[in-house]
Amino acid sequence: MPSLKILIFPDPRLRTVAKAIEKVDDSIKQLSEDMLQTMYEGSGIGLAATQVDVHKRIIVIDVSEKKDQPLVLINPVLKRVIDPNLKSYSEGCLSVPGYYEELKRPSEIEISFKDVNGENQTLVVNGLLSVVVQHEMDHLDGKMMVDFISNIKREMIRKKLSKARGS
Ligand code: QAP
Ligand code: CO
Repeated sequence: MPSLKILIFPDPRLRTVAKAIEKVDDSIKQLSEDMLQTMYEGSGIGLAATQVDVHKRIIVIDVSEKKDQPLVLINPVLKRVIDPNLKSYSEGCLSVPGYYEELKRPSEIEISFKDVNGENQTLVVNGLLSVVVQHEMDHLDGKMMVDFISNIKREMIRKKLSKARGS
């Protein structure tokens, strides 16, 4: 099972809007497994296909303590905001290594998606899982956590990460 290369901010490919997955077949199952491996290897709790330069609407998440509760969400859609009260979390991103930012998001939402067997599912999420779902769904639309911080902070991060990669 190969692990995949993660795009690092400000790579312009992170701004691609991902396309819906028409058919959940073996190649999608394989992609989800490769993404999970890549996420676990990077000590992440969430990863969107966009971050590995695959522009399909699929995200993987595991917020469990023992890293034994993988979630695969295909074509995830926000159905409703259940609790619109904003909750603040310190968010990280495998595509913005070394940086954490306090962001506010609605605390409880309902989403629908297809699972890896192609079955329709709905899920109500709150707490950390809700934050990670919203963060990863943003990636599929080419949005990143750095879009929510001040221009000056974003520029600082952009410069540091560009330098670190030698570009
Ligand atoms: C999104 O991000 C998330 O800087 C998932 O050096 C994370 O898994 C949303 C990571 C936290 C809300 C709260 C970041 C690993 C992992 C780093 C991640 C790093 C190594 C980020
Ligand atoms: Co991210």
